[in-house]
Amino acid sequence: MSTLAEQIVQTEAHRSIFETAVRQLPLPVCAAFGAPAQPQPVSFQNSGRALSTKDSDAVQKQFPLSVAASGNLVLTSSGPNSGASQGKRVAVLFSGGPAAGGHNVVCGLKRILGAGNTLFGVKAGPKGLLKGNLFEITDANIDFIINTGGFDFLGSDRTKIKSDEQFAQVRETCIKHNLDAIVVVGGDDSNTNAAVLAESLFTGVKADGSGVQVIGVPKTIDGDLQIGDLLSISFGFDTATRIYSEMVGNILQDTSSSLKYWHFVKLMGRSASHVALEVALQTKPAIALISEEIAAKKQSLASIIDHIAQVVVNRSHQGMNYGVLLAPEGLIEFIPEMNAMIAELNDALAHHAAAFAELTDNDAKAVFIGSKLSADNAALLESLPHYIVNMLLADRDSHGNLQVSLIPTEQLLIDMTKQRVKEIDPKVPFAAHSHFLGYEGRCGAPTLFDAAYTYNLGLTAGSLILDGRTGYMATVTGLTTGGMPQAIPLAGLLNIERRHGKDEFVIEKALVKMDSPAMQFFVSRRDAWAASDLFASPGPRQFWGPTTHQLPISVALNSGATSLMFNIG
Ligand code: FBP
Repeated sequence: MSTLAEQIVQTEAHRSIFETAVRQLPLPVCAAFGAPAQPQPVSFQNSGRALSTKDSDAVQKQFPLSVAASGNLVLTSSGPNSGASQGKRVAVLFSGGPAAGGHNVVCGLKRILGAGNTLFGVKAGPKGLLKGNLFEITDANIDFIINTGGFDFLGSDRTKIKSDEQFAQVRETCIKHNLDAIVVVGGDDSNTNAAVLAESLFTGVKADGSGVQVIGVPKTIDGDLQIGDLLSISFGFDTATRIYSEMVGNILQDTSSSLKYWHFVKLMGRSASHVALEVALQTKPAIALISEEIAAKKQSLASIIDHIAQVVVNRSHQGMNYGVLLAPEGLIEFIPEMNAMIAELNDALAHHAAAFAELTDNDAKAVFIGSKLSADNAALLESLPHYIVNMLLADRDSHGNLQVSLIPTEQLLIDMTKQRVKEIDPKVPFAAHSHFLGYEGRCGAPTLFDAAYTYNLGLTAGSLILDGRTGYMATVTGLTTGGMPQAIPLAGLLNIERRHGKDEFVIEKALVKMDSPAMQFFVSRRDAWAASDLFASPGPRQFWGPTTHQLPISVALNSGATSLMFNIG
């Protein structure tokens, strides 16, 4: 019998009592893969359903090989693949921000590729692919990472593979490791990267003239990679929103106990407000801002603040000098006047990059770039507090995105609300705390939904490779009716968008739709949540017991489900 000190030391390095137990959690698999203990690869056939976007003609010109091979048709599993290829060498990488369940994608891949094929992990994302930083994944690795959170087994980064030199480096890696396929686990930008890679590696990579297959897997906590019933949610969203909902539930419980604070909580989700909407549906706070609604109604910053201040005052008059406000991370880009200013700012930063880079002082940077903007936009930039301006001028990520997680919108809202409340009723007290919930939710152990979903996505991606497919995103549809492995042609998702001051092919982000059942439900209840305390505390996510099979509420509503439970297997 070991001492208590020895027992505690044994829990180091991912061996907590919880981590040890959760590795044993059984995962359901779609019936198409056969018995959960020994899933078998499936083959695929065209479903007859074609995808297209407004830019399909331009896509066809830029991605001729992918489009000719797939016809932009969705694939559906057509039964066991008895002739599945053997001897394939497959590399898997994580790209972009972490999301719970990534490790299970790797586990599903390894499982379906079996002993007859080799799976390599790419270290540190696309950059690792460029450098050829690969290692072979073993069964022991899989036993250790299964059902654990994070991307730490491989690491990730946000490198965009776009230059000729980078494509040449990828080819070199493929040749050096004699790869047959690459699996890119990522969000909208990373799956765009996968589409470009699939076309570039379609043929002529190896000595015999053959190419390298590329398959995408839909990941992002933001939930903005959705394709109707073909992809009702990306993985990681459920875990992140459940973690945030637990925290917001706890804060709500605190506000109604201490009776003196407002809490303004910014929630991660770079553009879309899916995370904020889901957390609102789970917790029912006094105010939840939805960026897409603000854009649709063309609400100005002043009118948003006026609305918030009015709720603060009304609640105060009812004896409630407290409450919780949820704000999406990307809010600032959806406020019409801010959006117009940021668009001009992005172009100006791209066109004057060299001169801008020479400036070191933040005030000088603001003055310089302000002089390149129209008078209205320059005035707006100047009116903002320095903590917002500095972040608006900070570096974009390699996909050209503003780093909204660094912008303290929650503080801006507090400062402006304080001012407005004073104007409406100086007797109303307003003490507020700001929070940003983001990184806390990305790497927790995956919920059973995310764990099962990602394992099945891995099984699907591996099956696509063994079926000789390239240029597809793996998906699992029918999440409340047993689950079905399917594949979405990546080229069929591409649109042209302006990034970095240039037109680029991208997968369009799926934003919250005003007429979606989830949004409609929220709209029907929010006034009641503002007027009195109807909040709910969803509690911590559970891995064993009655709440384990819950689906995100917004996903259940939007997919027309009749209960909040998922059903895979
Ligand atoms: P992905 O779209 O790559 O999954 O990343 C999403 C996200 O978590 C956003 O919600 C957030 O704005 C961003 O990553 C933060 O990025 P970083 O990890 O580089 O700080």
